This record gives sequence, C-alpha cells and structure tokens, in this order.
Amino acid sequence: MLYALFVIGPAGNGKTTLCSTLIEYLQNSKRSVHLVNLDPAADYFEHIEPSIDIKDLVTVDEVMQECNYGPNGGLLYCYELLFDNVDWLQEQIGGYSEDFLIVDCPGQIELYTHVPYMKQVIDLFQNKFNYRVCGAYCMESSFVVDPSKYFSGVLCAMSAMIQLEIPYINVMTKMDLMPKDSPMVDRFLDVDTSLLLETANRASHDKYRSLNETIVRLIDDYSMVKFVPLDRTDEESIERLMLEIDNALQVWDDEEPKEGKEFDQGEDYDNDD
Ligand SMILES: Nc1nc2c(ncn2[C@@H]2O[C@H](COP(=O)(O)OP(=O)(O)OP(=O)(O)O)[C@@H](O)[C@H]2O)c(=O)[nH]1
Ligand SMILES: [Mg+2]
Repeated sequence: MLYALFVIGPAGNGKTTLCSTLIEYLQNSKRSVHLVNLDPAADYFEHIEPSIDIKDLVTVDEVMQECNYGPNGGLLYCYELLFDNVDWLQEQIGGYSEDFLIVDCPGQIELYTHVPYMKQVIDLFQNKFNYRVCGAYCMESSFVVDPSKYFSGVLCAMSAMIQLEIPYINVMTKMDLMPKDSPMVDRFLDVDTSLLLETANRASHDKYRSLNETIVRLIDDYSMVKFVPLDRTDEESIERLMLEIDNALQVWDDEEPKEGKEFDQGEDYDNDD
C-alpha cells in the first residue's frame, strides 16, 4: 500500500516546519520517507530538500513575471499547469513508490475551502497514483488565545474537511510557544463544548449568544473538537502525532501489529462520523 500525508492549513501556521519535523523523526526511526513540495512559492527548506518539487516544473515568481499575475493568481496558474503535466508528476512520484510521501502544500486557504485544485490533486493521488491519503490540518497555538479566533480557525478547518473529503487530523502547531500545563491550552485542545460556549459568551456581546451556540453545536456535531498538539522540541509529542497519522492512514491494518504501538483509538479523526 502507498501512503501520502497532505500537510495543509493557513499561511505561516507551520506546515513546512511540520513536514521537516516529521521527516527528521521518520528518518531517525529508519522509515523511508520523502518530501513532496507542492508549494510553487516555497523559497527554502530547513535541513531537508524535497525529493519531488513543483518548482522544477513551475514557480509563482516565473508566472508573476511572465504573465503579469499577482501571487494568488500566479499560484492558481501554477496548479493549472500542474494539471496539464500530470504525467510529469506521475513520473516523479513513480521514483519513490516504496516510500511514505509527505506533501507540503501552499498556505492560500482558498485552495482548501472553495477552489477545487487541492481536491483535484488529492483525487490524482488517490485514484490515478493509487495512494491512501490523509490530511494534517495545521492551526497554530495562537488560535487558542480567544474564542472568536478559535472559531475562525476551526471553521476554516471544517470547511477544508468538507471540501477535501479525506481522513484527517487537526494539529495544533507551535506548542513550544505556549506556557506548559496551561489550563487555557488544554481547554482548547480537547474542548468541553459547554465550557467553550461559556467562554465565548463571556468574551462577546449578548447579541451573539445564539450564534455562539450554533457554532459550538456545529463544532461538536462534526467532531472538530480535538487537536493533536505538536511541540517540535518534544520527541514524545512528535511520536504521538505520528501514531495519529498512522492511525488515520490505517497503516496498522496493512502491517503485522507492532508491540508498543497500540494507542487509544476511541477518538476517530476521519470524516465518517
Ligand atoms: N516557535 C515555533 N515556530 C515555528 C514552529 N513552526 C513554524 N514556526 C515558525 O513559523 C514561521 C512559519 O513557519 P512555516 O513552517 O514556514 O509555515 P508554513 O505554514 O509552511 O508557511 P507558508 O508556507 O508560508 O504558508 C517560521 O518563522 C517558522 O520558524 C514551531 O513549532 N515553533
Ligand atoms: Mg510552507
């Protein structure tokens, strides 16, 4: 079975850093893994170079210069060019067919919410290249500072979930920037919805009570209330995230069970619920 993890989420929320953290961790664990860069505007990778890079095909800078587009139009043009060159992508990926692929994606949120391009890329991986895929949606820890920011982050994540239709995990990145053992952080990682509603009502005008209630119910109904925290400075935190990813990809179903690898599967992250 072939596996690919798509690392998605808003700009600057730590996608590329998450990719390089996981790759370093997996390489140290002797798992064969490769980075696929699908961000035609990415300008650097700390420590790790992508094995497959959309920038070998096209870059946003080139498109902006040659077609006189802005950065967002340039990105969409790059994806259109990618779809015209599916054979190129297939050939690139074919060279790594025994390996786990981690796909670093751009930060333009519209790619996951209302423009169909990322969905089309995922369809290619699933239906043409025969990969089992899952997504890791990155939301950085600063989103827990107040309920309205948290709502906006969670609603974007939910919108991506609905558009992409793949099993996925919500990752709360940059946890090293948060105070350790803060009750505020715990409250937002695995949310008690009545507490969330209470906090939201306290932080907003009375006229938003019914809206707060509706959003909290939506969050509850779509099982969006759980985030896997990632503190990249803490090996256990990385290991825990990797287990969640393997679970979402159902890696264990295809392998002999490994001792010490069992973990609580009570919380299901795929979008079947
Ligand atoms: N302290 C801390 N900083 C982080 C972490 N992850 C990312 N950063 C910083 O946040 C900034 C953005 O990180 P990236 O990994 O480039 O984020 P991205 O989501 O790939 O950004 P785009 O590709 O532009 O959308 C950089 O300055 C990183 O050094 C983290 O876990 N902890
Ligand atoms: Mg990036």
